[in-house]
Amino acid sequence: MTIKSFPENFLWGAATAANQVEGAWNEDGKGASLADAMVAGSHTTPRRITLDIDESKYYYPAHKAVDHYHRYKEDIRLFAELGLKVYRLSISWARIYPNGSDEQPNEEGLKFYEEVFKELKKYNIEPLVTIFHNEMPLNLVSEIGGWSNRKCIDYYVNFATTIMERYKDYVKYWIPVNEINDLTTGVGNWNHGGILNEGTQFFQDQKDDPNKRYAALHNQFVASARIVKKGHEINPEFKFGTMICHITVYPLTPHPEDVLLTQQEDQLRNCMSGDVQVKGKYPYYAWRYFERNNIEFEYTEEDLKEIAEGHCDFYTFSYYMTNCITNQKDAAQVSGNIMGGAKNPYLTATEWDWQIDPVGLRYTLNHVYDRYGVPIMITENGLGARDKFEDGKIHDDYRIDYYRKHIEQMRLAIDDGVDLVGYTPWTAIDVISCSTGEMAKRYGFIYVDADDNGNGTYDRYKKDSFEWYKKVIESNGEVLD
Ligand code: BGP
Repeated sequence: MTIKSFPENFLWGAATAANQVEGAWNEDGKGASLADAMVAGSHTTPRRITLDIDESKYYYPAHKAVDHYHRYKEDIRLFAELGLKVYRLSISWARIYPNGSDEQPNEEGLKFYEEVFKELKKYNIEPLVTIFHNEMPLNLVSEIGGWSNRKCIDYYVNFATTIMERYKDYVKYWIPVNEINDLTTGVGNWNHGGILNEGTQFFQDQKDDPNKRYAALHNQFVASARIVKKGHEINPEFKFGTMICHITVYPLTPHPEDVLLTQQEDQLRNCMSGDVQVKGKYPYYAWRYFERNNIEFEYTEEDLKEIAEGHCDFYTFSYYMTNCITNQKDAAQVSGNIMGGAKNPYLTATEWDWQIDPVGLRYTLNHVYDRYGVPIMITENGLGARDKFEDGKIHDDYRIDYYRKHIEQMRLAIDDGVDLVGYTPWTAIDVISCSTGEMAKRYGFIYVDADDNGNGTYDRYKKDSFEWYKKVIESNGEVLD
């Protein structure tokens, strides 16, 4: 029996996020966002957070990022050459509402994205817009404590409504919140929740208040549901997707304790947010978790009704790694995106210690499709690696190998019966890393000549993976050599 092919209208794409790609942090009326307050770091140096931005003292990589704001035409032309059918991008909230609470939106900011969408339309590239991707106006962080304050729901819904109305003829696919489940871990406080607890100095070592954190998550669930409902009124054609940072977990051993712990970890980190956003209600284990851990946050019956009514149309997730869970205290550890775990003896890891697991992607696709039964999109997947730039060439065969193995597993999952409709690997073009702020941790199909300190020409070069992915798209996933 032959293996099923990718469906004919499969959405091959690639992704970026505004704060990691645009730069122009204080141009044309844009306000500072929380991403602009993060100092550069590395795998071994944590990123400092400074509410008062002081460029004379620190280097803030988001201020210039890869200068996409000034080079978007050139970049989109390259995306078209790559053959992208869909491009996942995010809209900077602070470019539209500089303080978050402004009465009127910033017209120059709105115009910028309109031009971006026009340019994408010219090349027949479908935009997939993340409304909130790890950045909010810094003012909302200091003034109201970010998402932990219910006022944030109204500010965000106002922002989302502005852009949904303005771009209703350009954009059909929306993601209300990037990796919403990051708020189930302490590391989510800052860039997902806009929460800076007293004593927090570094992104990698944040003080945590679970009550505030889960309040923020709840407020995002309500906000997301509200805009799904509003969006469907603005344009009934709109489709809304979740975005879950899926850290797939395996028991390290068949010991029943390890299996049980793995189930609990999976429920809380991966499943809870998808359950709320797709099934429209908090699952039983979430209430029990809050109770057992004395977690209290404000919610109303009306909130739960809104959540039930504003559920997402499709399910998307990011997939970079899998981790193991065990109750053995001395098990070797690996790091990861929002959380690390026990080291899997059967997997290798990247230089940044993220385990590579293509088969785990097939497993995950089946896991989530079985649970939700709605169309699935993988909205992030990719390899952060150091690239060697020689005579304008970048021979990134390791990235090709990574993608080939993951795409093979996607096809097998389709053959299993999973309704996988799209793939937007991270990233279309090199961007600054979210966790470390480095340029050296590169993900793109397109190389940007810039280093960790902002030196370089910022010129663009096609990597070998660019030519390879182009053929993958042209052949609808048939040619992977
Ligand atoms: C995801 C974020 C992205 C991106 C990616 C890679 O969690 O949504 O913004 O950065 O991880 O992470 P990093 O840049 O830290 O390597």
